[in-house]
Parts: sequence; C-alpha cells; structure tokens
Amino acid sequence: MSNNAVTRRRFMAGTLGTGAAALLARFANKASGQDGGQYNGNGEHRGGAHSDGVSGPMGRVDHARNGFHPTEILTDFNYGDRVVEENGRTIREYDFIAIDQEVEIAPGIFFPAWTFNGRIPGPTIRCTEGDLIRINFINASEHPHTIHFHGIHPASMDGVPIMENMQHMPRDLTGPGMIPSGESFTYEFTAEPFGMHLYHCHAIPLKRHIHKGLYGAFIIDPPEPRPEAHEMVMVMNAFDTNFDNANEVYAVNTIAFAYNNDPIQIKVNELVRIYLVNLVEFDLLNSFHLHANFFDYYDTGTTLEPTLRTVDTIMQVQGQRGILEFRYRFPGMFMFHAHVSEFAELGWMGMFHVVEDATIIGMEGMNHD
Ligand SMILES: [Cu+2]
Repeated sequence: MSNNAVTRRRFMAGTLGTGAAALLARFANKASGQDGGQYNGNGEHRGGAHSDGVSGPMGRVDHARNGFHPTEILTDFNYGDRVVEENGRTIREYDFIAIDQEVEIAPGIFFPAWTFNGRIPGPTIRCTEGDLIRINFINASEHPHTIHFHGIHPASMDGVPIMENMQHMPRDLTGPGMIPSGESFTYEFTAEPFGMHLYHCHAIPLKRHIHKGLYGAFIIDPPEPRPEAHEMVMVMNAFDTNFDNANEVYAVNTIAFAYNNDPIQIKVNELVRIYLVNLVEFDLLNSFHLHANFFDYYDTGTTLEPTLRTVDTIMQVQGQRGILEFRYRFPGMFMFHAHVSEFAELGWMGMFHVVEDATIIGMEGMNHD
C-alpha cells in the first residue's frame, strides 16, 4: 500500500500532465475533424472511428497492472463466493475487502483510488429475490468505510455513519456505523425487491468516499427470471483527478474510452440487456444515448414491464439506475455515449460492434487485448 500523500504529489506533479495531454490530443483530433463523422449516427462513421488513431494518441491503459479489465467487468456477475442451501433457502456469501490502490483510469492518468476487491466498480453482486445475502466486509484501507446497500433491510444492516444524535441508541437501530481501518463487519439481509440496485460506501465525507471508487452494482433477479439475453453491467463513473470538486475523466466501468478501444461485440437481432447505474459525483446529471436504435427502459428494474418504451436517451442522477433492452437490426459499428458532449469527449463513449454471426465475422484487427 503506497503512501497516499506521496502518491498524490507524484500524481499531480507528473502523471496528470501526461494524461491531460493525452486527453487534449483526443480533443485536438476532434477539433481537426479527423473523426468528425462519428456523431452522424450513420454507416459512414465506421471509417471515422477507426482511421483517426484514437488509441494512438491516447495510448493504452495497462489493465493487467490495474488487476481488472473493463471488458470482463461487463459480464462478471458474482453469484456468491460461497453458496449454500439451508431450509430451502439460498444463502449467498461474498467477501469484500476495501483496499487503497492506484488505478490507471486513462492512459498515463493514475488515480489514488479506494476499491472494493481491487477493482472499480466493485464486484457485481447478483442473486434472486428472497435469497439471504451475507457480505463479509474487511476494511484493509487506511480510512474508515461502510457498505450501504440499496434495497429493503433492517436498520442494523444499513452501513451509514452513526450521527451525534444517534450515539445513545442501540446498534440494532443505528447500524454498525463506520468500520474502522483494520476491522470487519458482516452485513446480512434478505435480497429485496428485485431490480437493478447499487451499493456504496457511506462514510463521511460522502462525496469523497463515493468518488474514490467504493461502489458497485447489485442485481436482484425476479423469482421468475427475465427472458434470456446478452447481459452486461455498466457503471457510469468519473474521476476528479486534481481534487477541485470537478471531474476530468468520465467513463463507463472506470476506464476512459474502454469500449471505444475494445468495442463490445453483440449479434444482429439478439436481445441485449444492460444493467445501468450512475455513480458520477460532482455533476448533477448523467445520460446514456444509443446510436441508430431505440430501447425499452425499466426504471430501477423493479418492474417486469418497461417504464419507458422506444427511447434512445435516458438520464440518471447519482444513484439512479435502470435496465435497457434492445436489439440491433443492422450489423456495423454503433456508438453509445453520454449525451452531454463534454462527458463523451472526456471518456464516456463506447462502441457496439454488431455482427451477423460471431463465427463469420471475426474480431481480427479490432484491437482486442
Ligand atoms: Cu468509504
């Protein structure tokens, strides 16, 4: 574990300059029109997306050094580190450990993050409504943290700080409070209601603890599963690299332009389901826009019928989430991004590579690691 102050000094004095230059290079490409076709949303943008050397001036993030790859995070659903059946009930146990860790969020930009299990977002917890969820939390960070889950559970399992006026109350009414460095706590509750939820650290100051990277997706499936689909989780996030309460880098699943450099492969006509949540701090609104298509949207994922039909853009405040469902009719390269242009320019932009059949059209030359 590196000394945070040293890391921060080095980061601000050195790597930020390089990284900012890289992002500026990206900006310059756009300004010079090298990839100006990208936003037209028609078939012509394919050439633009791949001839402008996007990954050239940007370089590549060392995912191995980070210890996680955004492409794997998309489909890395954690159904429990240990699963047991007890009296006809499924108990899912998860091991969570908070670690202070430097993460390369864009080529050359290293962020002094706090992580759950060495990754941002933390593990995607997945279970079925009614399961008993047990999260063994170890705080190996130098700072106090909590895990606060969205969902229905007793006060004793709500990971929030114990305020001054709550100190005298029994812990089953306040929850365990902040878990100090080096200590542990087991959160245990029944998973309900079904939906697309989230968890995050709720220690004070909250905006710092969330923004540092302590959050993740929490998917509770309905008792009768949703129709089979190509599923993926997208956590919209951002990073304030110079600690001025404004973000410099935006992304889905942490790494700027991750799915531009490694397009997400899907098939023509297959049902795609995205579990989407916004964890961006410091900006009031985030959004998701899909090119050349429309989707159905299930706000919070707590219904089996869409709450919005046939839309191509939705917006979310922090903590808001939902499920998107769509199918692509045509093969090709299709962009998705925040419909706040600044966010897209600073990293929150990706591509779907829609293929007729994955066995016919290979991914050669698609720059996959
Ligand atoms: Cu925290």
